[in-house]
Amino acid sequence: MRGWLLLCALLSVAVQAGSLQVHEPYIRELPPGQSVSAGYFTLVNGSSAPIAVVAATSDAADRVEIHAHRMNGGAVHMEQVHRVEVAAGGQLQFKPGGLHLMLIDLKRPLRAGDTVAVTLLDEKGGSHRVQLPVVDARAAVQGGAAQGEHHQHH
Ligand SMILES: [Cu+2]
Repeated sequence: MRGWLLLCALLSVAVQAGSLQVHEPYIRELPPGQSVSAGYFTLVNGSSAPIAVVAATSDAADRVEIHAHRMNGGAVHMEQVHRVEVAAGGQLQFKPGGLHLMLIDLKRPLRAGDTVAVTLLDEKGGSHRVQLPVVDARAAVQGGAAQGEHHQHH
């Protein structure tokens, strides 16, 4: 009986995790002297209910935050977002100049070719593990949107 309950719990987690897909994940190679980097991907919700991501963790960084860029008096600022919702059957893009995952106080240097594991936590307690390949920042920039991006964390 206990075994069945455990199995059911595991299956429900697996099903929940399977309903949120992560496409084209990557994280920027860390420039010398920096301890933060940004991760990007597209979340695809294959389920018939909205999925809200509320937190993220990684063993490669002390903290992982979800950030958005907002215009404020003509300047672009980053701010932490505590909930992002992926509509039922919809998708949500994390990209340079928009939503991104901020890895703060990295525990090791990120080098192109490495992979960083991140776990996204949804509002219902589901967790979604993502492997983000580390890529050269210049190679990752598409259309130069990220060139003016400015990350400051203390
Ligand atoms: Cu940020």
